[in-house]
Amino acid sequence: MVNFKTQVTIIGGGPSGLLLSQLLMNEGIDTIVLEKHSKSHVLSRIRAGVLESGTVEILKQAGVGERIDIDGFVHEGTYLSSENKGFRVSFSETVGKSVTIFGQTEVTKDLYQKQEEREANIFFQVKNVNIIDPKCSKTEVIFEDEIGKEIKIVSDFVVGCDGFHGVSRQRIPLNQRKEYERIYPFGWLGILSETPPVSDELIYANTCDGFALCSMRNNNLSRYYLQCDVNTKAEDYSDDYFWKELIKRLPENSKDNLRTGPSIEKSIAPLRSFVVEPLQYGNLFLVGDAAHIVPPTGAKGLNLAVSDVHYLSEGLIAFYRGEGDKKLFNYSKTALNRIWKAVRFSWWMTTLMHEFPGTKEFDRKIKISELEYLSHSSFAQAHFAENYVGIPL
Ligand code: FAS
Ligand code: PHB
Repeated sequence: MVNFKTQVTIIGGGPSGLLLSQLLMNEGIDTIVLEKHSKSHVLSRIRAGVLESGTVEILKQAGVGERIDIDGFVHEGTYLSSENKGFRVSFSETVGKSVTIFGQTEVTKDLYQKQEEREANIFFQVKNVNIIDPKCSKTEVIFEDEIGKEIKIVSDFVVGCDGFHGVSRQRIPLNQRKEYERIYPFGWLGILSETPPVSDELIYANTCDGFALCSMRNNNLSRYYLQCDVNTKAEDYSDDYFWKELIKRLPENSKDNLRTGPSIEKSIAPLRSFVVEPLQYGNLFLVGDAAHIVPPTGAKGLNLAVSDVHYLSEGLIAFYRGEGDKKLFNYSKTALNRIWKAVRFSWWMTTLMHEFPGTKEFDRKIKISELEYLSHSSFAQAHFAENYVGIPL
């Protein structure tokens, strides 16, 4: 067996693992990143699109902000609609902030580039990752590299950035962790199309037929989502069906702007809310989707992963600077405080904007009334905006 020593072993080479490695390496802290797939596979995943202003600041701190300034779209508000009647919530006029539209894939691409410039130690296509004993002062991680060679890493800390289906959360004994979950009875059918976006800002639409979201990646790459039956497959839906259903759910004043075209990507994402507590077990810490999942309605998934990385990196940097371990061992409590606020908002927005099976007429009237209230109340809009742009770190 080949042995390596490092300070922080990071399991997962998605946005949270790469960002954590970059922030730590910027402070001279040694890391090793283990990624289950190839780099091209990681970069082929189409995920998030909205970056909170706090996220942009942290990415710039890590040295990956240039392209966001050049190619990102700053949005000072968003459109919502109820029963095809649209209205706008201004972020800048209510809370003085904005969000930036810049694809997660591009963020991950830039993080890989920066990590490669730093000659970061990243193992791709690893198998059978096993965290030996997180309670031991020098924690061991054993895995097989891409040619099947068994490797052991000994490090001070191990960070699980390996997403919802990773191994790290399972390493916390069941009697030492508490999981909270809500599974939604629908999914999102998402497509990418090389067409101009239907609107200059996002549109979140609710109709009795269900939810729709209009987003974008650039002036000729649109991202659309439709609420769908989670027990179906993307190939069950033709492009023609998608466009016809989308136009039914759009606000009246946008229908004529819709430019349709062939989908270049089509996928269905299930929706769930999930949080595990605590986010630390011995020298093992959980970050990002390994620790929590939110329905993408509130655009919080990637942004929460970034704020976890911010808090944990601050704790690790303080530890290695000899400033003690208080901030590090407070990570779980600090991160969970912000996580639950984002989980609440994502649940609230998902419940408001989607149609649930078996909805009674009374429930429908309540939903329409709440959207009517949001369309006219500056206080309701300030609550929406404060949470959507991201509560302060
Ligand atoms: P990730 O899941 O991105 O990365 C985890 C990495 O760990 C992966 O590269 C995986 O290959 C690797 N890994 C897993 N097991 C491993 C093991 N045993 N050993 C080594 N590596 C391992 N968020 C939004 O804000 N808006 C959206 O629209 C949105 N859409 C989404 C659509 C889908 C289908 C999914 C699944 C998520 C979506 N999200 C969205 C959430 C998403 O953006 C996540 O929040 C974000 O990717 C979190 O980043 P990570 O924590 O790095 O987890
Ligand atoms: C996206 O552009 O993929 C996107 C935007 C906003 C969301 C979810 C996804 O709430």
